Amino acid sequence: MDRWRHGLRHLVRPAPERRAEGGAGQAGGGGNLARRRRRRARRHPAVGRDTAVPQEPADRQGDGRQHHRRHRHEQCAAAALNGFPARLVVPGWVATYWMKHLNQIEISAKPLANFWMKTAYRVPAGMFPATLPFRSQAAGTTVPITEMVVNSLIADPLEGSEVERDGFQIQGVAWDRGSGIGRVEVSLDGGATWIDALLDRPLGPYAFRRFSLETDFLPRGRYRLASRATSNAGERQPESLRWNPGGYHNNAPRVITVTVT
Ligand SMILES: Nc1nc2c(c(=O)[nH]1)N[C@H]1C(S)=C(S)[C@@H](COP(=O)(O)O)O[C@H]1N2
Ligand SMILES: [Mo]
Repeated sequence: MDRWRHGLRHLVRPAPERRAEGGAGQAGGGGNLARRRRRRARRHPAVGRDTAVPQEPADRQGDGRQHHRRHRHEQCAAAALNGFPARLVVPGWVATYWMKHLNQIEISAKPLANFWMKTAYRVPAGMFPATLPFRSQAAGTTVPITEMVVNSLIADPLEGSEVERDGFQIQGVAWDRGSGIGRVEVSLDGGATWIDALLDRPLGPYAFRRFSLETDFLPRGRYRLASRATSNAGERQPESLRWNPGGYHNNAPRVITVTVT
């Protein structure tokens, strides 16, 4: 999970123009925020580079141009790993259906009975929501794992990092199975209390929705950060994992510990 989170960091910087949506109750006022950022950039030139404050000259307009160029490059380099020559895209459903290296399609009148479909990739019937259940593969007390559950991850700061007490930025991504993300809350105390984060503009119902929260001045100490997303369909991340034999769909808020120095 932590390695994946490192990979996610490129998604949250550099940040294009942010737009507040859904009545987000951002901590700290806009004027204060800008002033704090400027002050921080002056005192710690290296710190700004590691946050979402755009630093590269080409992205000074916040148009994300550099960002896109880098993405195109990555897509080319990883085409084989991503499923060259073709990959099945199944928006809203989990990765098991996103078949890579697709070179033939077989249409079958009966359910697929291989180990993966029949035994491995299954969850208890009725435990998770599904708008379009995969009825032909349902059997007995289990159903195949299909639609994703609403989820979010903090990508920045990283677990174990030291952050500034003047205020620092928490950023991450949220997603669901197609209704879109309506709200993301962030906790600084391991989930005891929650603050609304700012949402970036939606890029499509199945896309990651970026969120951020700029903290106010904080007393020194350890903080347990967590994020919790709610979809436009009203589905919210649960407080704890809903246990199932495969350990699937764990969308309980992950806690990241940081130290304010
Ligand atoms: N050809 C092929 N495609 C596949 C699989 C596979 O075993 N073979 N595994 C699936 C599963 S279970 C997952 S989690 C994803 C992983 O995709 P990634 O390599 O892009 O992370 O690929 C899916 N597509
Ligand atoms: Mo998988």
